[in-house]
Amino acid sequence: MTNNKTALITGATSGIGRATAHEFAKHGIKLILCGRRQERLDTIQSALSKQTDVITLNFDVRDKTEVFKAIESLPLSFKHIDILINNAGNAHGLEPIQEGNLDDWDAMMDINVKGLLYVSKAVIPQMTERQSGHIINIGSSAGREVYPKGNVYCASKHAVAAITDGMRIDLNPYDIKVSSINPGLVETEFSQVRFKGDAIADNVYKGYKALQPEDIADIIYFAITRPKHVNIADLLVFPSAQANSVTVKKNL
Ligand code: NDP
Ligand code: 8X3
Repeated sequence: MTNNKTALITGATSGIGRATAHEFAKHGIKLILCGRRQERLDTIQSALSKQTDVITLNFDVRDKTEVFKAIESLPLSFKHIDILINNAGNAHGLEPIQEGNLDDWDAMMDINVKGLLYVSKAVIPQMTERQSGHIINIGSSAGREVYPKGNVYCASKHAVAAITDGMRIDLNPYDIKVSSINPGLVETEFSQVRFKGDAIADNVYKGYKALQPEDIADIIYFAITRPKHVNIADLLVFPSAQANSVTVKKNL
């Protein structure tokens, strides 16, 4: 039963996070939707409020003060978080290491790694206290293998993989499930962000059918609805046309 549960989703304004919010709303899961673009949060909240209770939190996951303040500000009816979806993140740039941009490196490590840690730190104590909860970290196939020019993004997702394993071990005594879902190519705003709006982003999903954010949302919903004794610990999902990070069958 999920309809008496509350989920906090980071990066809910776009892509995988937004699709997950829609999927969860269909099943009556109460939603705490997080992101920085308030207009989008408002739009999603008004669409999903017909199906479930929704609240929005606007914070940058890089700012630990903002993270804790936002999560502490939740009203009583949203304070009990059963499911945490650590999804906020992006790649910034695709350059060989010798040409990498320091601001891009900071962004990826600060958002994908430290941001995930800050949000987790703000939510985990209530889960350990209740001895229940489910944390799903959105990793990536980039957390399994390194590809040319992927250097720091791949490092950030390898860190997510290690943190997820560490969480699963440390939270094991508390009956908290910890899962990692690792997608390959998903058609979202990811490439717009990686290539900073450059037209090259349009080519990333051309010539094959990429995963859609709804495909990942479906898998996340599957993961949170397994029986109490079953945990999807670590899942890798590619579009059928993709074999690894650099092998994609395209018809161009
Ligand atoms: P999108 O760009 O569509 O969504 C990224 C989300 O992250 C947005 O909602 C954005 O919200 C949020 N976000 C980014 N930076 C911050 C920040 N500093 N503070 C708070 N929120 C932030 O990309 P995806 O949906 O594809 O990405 C979601 C996750 O999936 C990421 O962790 C990504 O690494 C991972 N992933 C993506 C794949 C893909 O091919 N698309 C494949 C494998 C993994 P806002 O800007 O409003 O703050
Ligand atoms: C996103 C998929 O291949 O661009 O994590 O790294 S990829």
